[in-house]
Amino acid sequence: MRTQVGIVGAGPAGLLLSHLLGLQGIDSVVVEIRALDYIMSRLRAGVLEQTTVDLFAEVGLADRLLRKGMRHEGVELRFDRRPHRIDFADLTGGRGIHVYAQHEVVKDLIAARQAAGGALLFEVSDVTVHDLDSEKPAIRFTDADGRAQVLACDVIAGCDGFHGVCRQTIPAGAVRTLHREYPFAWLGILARTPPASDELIYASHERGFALHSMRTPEISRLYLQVSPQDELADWPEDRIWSELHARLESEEGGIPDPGPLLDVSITPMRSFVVEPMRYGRLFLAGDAAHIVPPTGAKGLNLAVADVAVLAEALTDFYRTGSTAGLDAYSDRCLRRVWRVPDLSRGLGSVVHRRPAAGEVQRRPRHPQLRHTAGSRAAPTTRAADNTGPPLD
Ligand code: RFL
Ligand code: PHB
Repeated sequence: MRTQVGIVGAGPAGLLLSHLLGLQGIDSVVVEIRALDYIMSRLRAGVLEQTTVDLFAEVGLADRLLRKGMRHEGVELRFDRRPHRIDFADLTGGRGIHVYAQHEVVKDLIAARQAAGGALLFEVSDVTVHDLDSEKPAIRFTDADGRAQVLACDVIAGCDGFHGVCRQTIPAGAVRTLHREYPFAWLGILARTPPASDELIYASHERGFALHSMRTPEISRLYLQVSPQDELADWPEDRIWSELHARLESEEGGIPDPGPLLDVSITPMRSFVVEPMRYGRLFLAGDAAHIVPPTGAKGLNLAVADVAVLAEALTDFYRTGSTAGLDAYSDRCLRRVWRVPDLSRGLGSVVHRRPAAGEVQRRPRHPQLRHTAGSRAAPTTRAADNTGPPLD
């Protein structure tokens, strides 16, 4: 088998890259270890920044998103039992965010690739990448029928997420990595109960951080800061609802009624960045190259920004033979990654309660939150971060 760009991983990064390349007449093959049904229902992100929505609209991917997604023009910071609204639209000249589940994004991308006759190979196994420092790298894998395959490529895009094989194939010493584990995890809850608010609520409380998000007018998505040592058995249904109630409580309501739990999971909170995001003819994109804590809701948006830059660089490479865009790829992407507030300004440490800290540190840092909510400069920065910097 042969293609121009071999793509490992059919998450948002790999699928969008394949779509963007297809629009430029560049051939790609996507190989994915999971089954199609699995990736179309995997629960993940929910917030798309304005920059992402604008790009999707530009490349013909926003029909369902604009019909079914929920546009928000602000968020609520809740502390001292009171709401403090940050008005994105006012502070950024009309920008906002869209709440639209990641698996719906994935469904839209798959529909677009299938309609265009794109090559998507699911349920492959034993994926390995080879000859990365040559001009003819290759992906080897076993296909869904058990046949060994070799896919010869010009370039490989490693879009295989944090646990993928591409990054792990890079020789030790060729890249630098930053890795930080935080002393908290997020318990993610999907419940059949109407959201209690039209906008997201980030609540800082002495019992720990809580986030009230949503998926549809009938389904709420909720998160609780928990210990990284906690297991699901530590969080029976009644404990989840009483903890949400305690942390989200406010003078003005805004707590969802208990409803059937559709999914509960625990995700450790970490930051991870690999630099540069490239080794020879292998280009890493999305979670394969960087993980940011979910507080800023940026992971999916960074994955989208990476592949927009990569598609542009590959288009230039195939049109003109120039490698200038590919050579600048990592720096352009990492500039955006380092702007994520959780990395650069430690938002995670502001809103989360630090376990085993002295009393002064343990108190939620409300003076800082008050500053974010109270002045004009701080919320303007927050609104610009949340709705997304432009693709430069
Ligand atoms: P993905 O989505 O992990 O896709 C990688 C794909 O590669 C496949 N794969 C392989 N395929 C072939 N060979 C191999 N050896 C392979 N190994 C793995 C995997 O099966 C998978 O299909 O990475 P991608 O495309 O880079 O997308 C990144 C996003 O998924 C991620 O950043 C976001 O979900 C992060 N995130 C959020 N991002 C936002 O922008 N807004 C949010 O509101 C938001 N909330 C979240 C989040 C992530 C969360 N969790 C569970 C980590 C909330 C949570 C709880
Ligand atoms: C979500 O809806 O999954 C979500 C919202 C905001 C975040 C993280 C996740 O900061």
